[in-house]
Amino acid sequence: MTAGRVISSRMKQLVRSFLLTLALCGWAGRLPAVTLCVEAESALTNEAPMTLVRAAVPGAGIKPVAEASEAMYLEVPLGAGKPPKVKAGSAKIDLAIPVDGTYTFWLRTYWEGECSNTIQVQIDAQPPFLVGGDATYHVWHWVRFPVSKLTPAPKLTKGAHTVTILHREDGVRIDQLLLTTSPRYVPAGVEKAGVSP
Ligand SMILES: [Ca+2]
Repeated sequence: MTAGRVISSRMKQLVRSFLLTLALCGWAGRLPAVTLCVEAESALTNEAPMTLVRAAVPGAGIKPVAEASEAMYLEVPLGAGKPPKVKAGSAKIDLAIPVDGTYTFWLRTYWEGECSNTIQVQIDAQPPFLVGGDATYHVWHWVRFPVSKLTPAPKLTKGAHTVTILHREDGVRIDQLLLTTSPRYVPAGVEKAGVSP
């Protein structure tokens, strides 16, 4: 084989390797992940027993918990009852989704116990999904949806969407919501509200 043909063959190998790498990574995966974080208390409406708690001005019978972002959060007070006996209780939060994408959904929560550790979330008119069910109590922590890779994450288009937090159990608190196009992103502590990057 001549030197020219060897170089040509080597070039073809390099091109094939480059194209294979692109295919494996995928163009979508090369796009930077987008993350949107909003305060739960930015809810435009909340229906009792879903209560907006301000640490500085607590409501009757509510003792605020510390270390919430902006010292405000949504709470269904322990003892308020739960469905089906108490069906009401929701909060609506408007979101401006920055880009079309598949979003992993996170809530910064504070549960009172094993019968106070779930809440339902509805995006626009889509079927509600359950968030929580974990065994971390009496501390702010993040819980995600979906938990399993077998469950599809919500697909959202760029633009305005409404998230409805639905009462499912009493003794629950929601501090922040975070949506991210990165399934690997794990929020920690209080997240900065807004869109990043
Ligand atoms: Ca908050």
